[in-house]
Amino acid sequence: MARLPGWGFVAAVVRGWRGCSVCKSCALRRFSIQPAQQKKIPNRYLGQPSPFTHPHLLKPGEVTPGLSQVEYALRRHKLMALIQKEANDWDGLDHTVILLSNPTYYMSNDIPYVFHQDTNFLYLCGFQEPDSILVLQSIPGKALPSHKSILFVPRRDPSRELWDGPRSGTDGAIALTGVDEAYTIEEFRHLVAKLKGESNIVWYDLGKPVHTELHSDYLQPLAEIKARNKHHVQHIRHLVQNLRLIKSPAEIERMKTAGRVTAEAFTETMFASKSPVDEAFLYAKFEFECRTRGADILAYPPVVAGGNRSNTLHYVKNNQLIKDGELVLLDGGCESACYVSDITRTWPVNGRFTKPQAELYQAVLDIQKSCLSLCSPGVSLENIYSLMLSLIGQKLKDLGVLKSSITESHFFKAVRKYCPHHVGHYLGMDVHDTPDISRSLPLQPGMVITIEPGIYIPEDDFSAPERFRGIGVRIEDDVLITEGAPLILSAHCPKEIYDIEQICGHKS
Ligand SMILES: [Mn+2]
Repeated sequence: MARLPGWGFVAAVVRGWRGCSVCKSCALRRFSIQPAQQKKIPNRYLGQPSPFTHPHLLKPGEVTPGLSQVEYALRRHKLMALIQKEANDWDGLDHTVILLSNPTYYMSNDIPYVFHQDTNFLYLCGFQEPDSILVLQSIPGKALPSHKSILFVPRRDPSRELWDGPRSGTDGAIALTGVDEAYTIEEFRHLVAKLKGESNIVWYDLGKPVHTELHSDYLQPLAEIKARNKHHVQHIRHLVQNLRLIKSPAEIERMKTAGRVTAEAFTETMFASKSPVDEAFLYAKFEFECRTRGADILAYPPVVAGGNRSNTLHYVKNNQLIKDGELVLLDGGCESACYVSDITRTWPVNGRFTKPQAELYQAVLDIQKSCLSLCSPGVSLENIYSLMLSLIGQKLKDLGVLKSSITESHFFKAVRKYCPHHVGHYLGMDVHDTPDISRSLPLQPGMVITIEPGIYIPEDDFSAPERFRGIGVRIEDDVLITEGAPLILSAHCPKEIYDIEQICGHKS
């Protein structure tokens, strides 16, 4: 296989990027990851913010806030390098990556839900319009990772734009994202027709449901190709997830922002707590504080669970009154410039922990700190999970929830009853990011994970001491793995009992 300029760099990246040690200026010298010639951004509104229309959000050369055309081009280049590695058996064949955007979903006739882009598609081009397709094609006669990047986008349509707002169009798509070429979505069928030949391998997300008529029409030929020779259609999703797992310096900056914004929103929400208080009030306050700090949207429907409802892990109704003397568990995060946070805090709405609440809370906090101290390269989420279960078991014995005579064989089953979930997950553009990546994988610098132990004692658990019944506590932080000590992205969010009581109890 020809050794291209840039390959050494990409190989280093694929083996595990160590951040800025391979700097962006090196990347700039490699011909194959040069962005398309800087085309002038059209002097009009596009389908998403551009440096021209939204200079307060984007610097020149940026596709999404903080992420440049060069960064997106580098991601595409690294993906093609991974394909080159996997494609040894098919040397000499042409490779085509096809990634679909999300379609528009409707909540009612003519009324769309807020659009959210498919994150794998977004990761590779930054284009924010629905019903679009990204294609990366190997170049005949040139070895991978050289490739051509093409976007198929909704065509300009004054009658639709009158209602839905401006679209970028093909010229806007090229100028904004830096892809090599762009066509209208209708032209995609001509490309697919050419892929039927035996010399083509198509890389596609076979697990992604094809929702719209548009997509199913255009992608029907892919099913035919696969039926003829299943090796000619390959999975792409795990390769994109491998790249997304390790965050670049620019991505880490985005995640720091998301963590800081959310931590501040938590502090404000704690400060506004009172008793009694409606869960809906705390929900609204939290969302307001995130969005006034620049968050685009909440990353997921938050859990705002008062009292015994905190023992329902995915409680999102958020419509009950929280009484004086009860705790609230708030699990919330925001999305800021395509990257998310995911934080949980539990606090007394009247500003003062009761004795049993404080005992259980301090137990979870101690466990959480022990788990955080393990977050370093070489340790896996599974390793931390094992430690968490042992520590929870020990604390439950200390608190008298589990009998100290419990046998080894019953121990972990009993612990899992009081904490049915894992210690954490990967975090990035999605809350449960890169879900196909095993939690047994040793952590590496640049990964971001959550650490979120909890203890949940439902009010009808008559085997537990009465004073703990109806209390559920979870404490969750977002953690960047580094060569040294982990960086807690949500460190500004109060979690010590003293600090929480100071903030929530300011009225008394
Ligand atoms: Mn989480």
